[in-house]
Amino acid sequence: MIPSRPPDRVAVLIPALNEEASLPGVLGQIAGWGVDRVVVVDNRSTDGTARVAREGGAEVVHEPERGYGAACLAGIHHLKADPPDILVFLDGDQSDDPAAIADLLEPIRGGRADFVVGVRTAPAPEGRSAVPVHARLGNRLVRLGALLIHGARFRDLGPFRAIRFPSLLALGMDDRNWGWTLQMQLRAHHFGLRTAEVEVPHRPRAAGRSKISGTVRGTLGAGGKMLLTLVRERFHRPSRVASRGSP
Ligand SMILES: Nc1nc2c(ncn2[C@@H]2O[C@H](COP(=O)(O)OP(=O)(O)O)[C@@H](O)[C@H]2O)c(=O)[nH]1
Ligand SMILES: [Mg+2]
Repeated sequence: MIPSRPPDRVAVLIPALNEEASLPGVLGQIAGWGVDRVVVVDNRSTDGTARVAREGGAEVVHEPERGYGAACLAGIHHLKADPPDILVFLDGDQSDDPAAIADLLEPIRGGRADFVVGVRTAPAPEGRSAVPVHARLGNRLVRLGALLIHGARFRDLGPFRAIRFPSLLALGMDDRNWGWTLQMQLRAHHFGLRTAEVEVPHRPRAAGRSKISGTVRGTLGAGGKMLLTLVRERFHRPSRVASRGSP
């Protein structure tokens, strides 16, 4: 008899800044989708984010340096002690539907991809995008830049995504804030990771305040950082990754 391979162990990483109101809903919805562990990285929240994360059954990691990438790196470092096979990134504001985790995992489990990016689509029946117009325009500009500068064609740069954990470590990610999602896609492209894109429903945040697209500062900061990342990654050499070490 051929011994069956043990199922892939799946972890979810949620970077969270002041998501006390939304996080319990996210954690409640993750149960039942084949996830083995959830890590919430609390980025110096001033509300009860860490407490509700613990109450919701998540492992809580504290990262004092603000920034989406810094939080992701802290979560990855935590996971390296007992590495999962696949890591899913998910936002803490209920914009992403955890039910779609199954769709993100399917191409990886089926052996067709190492990295799957969720392409945000408006859920029926409303059919209206939860991403503001300026953010959609910025997203389009950055994707055009990725095509022109890197020859990489992306349908979206959304945060909801899944990747084989060893593949993620091989990318040597080091962005500490808003270049994170783009850096991962550009490095995956140049590294030659098998990448798939699947549509995932995207809805307005359930509660709490937007820190990025809902504020002028967040929008300009994220847009500027993404444009910088387009240029910077042009000069990144994957061979340097190994010597510098992964997160
Ligand atoms: N850890 C960390 N998470 C952040 C930071 N800023 C935003 N987030 C989280 O990143 C996700 C996306 O931010 P959000 O405010 O929803 O941006 P929006 O979707 O553009 O409105 C949420 O889960 C936030 O809690 C930050 O500085 N650090
Ligand atoms: Mg959001």
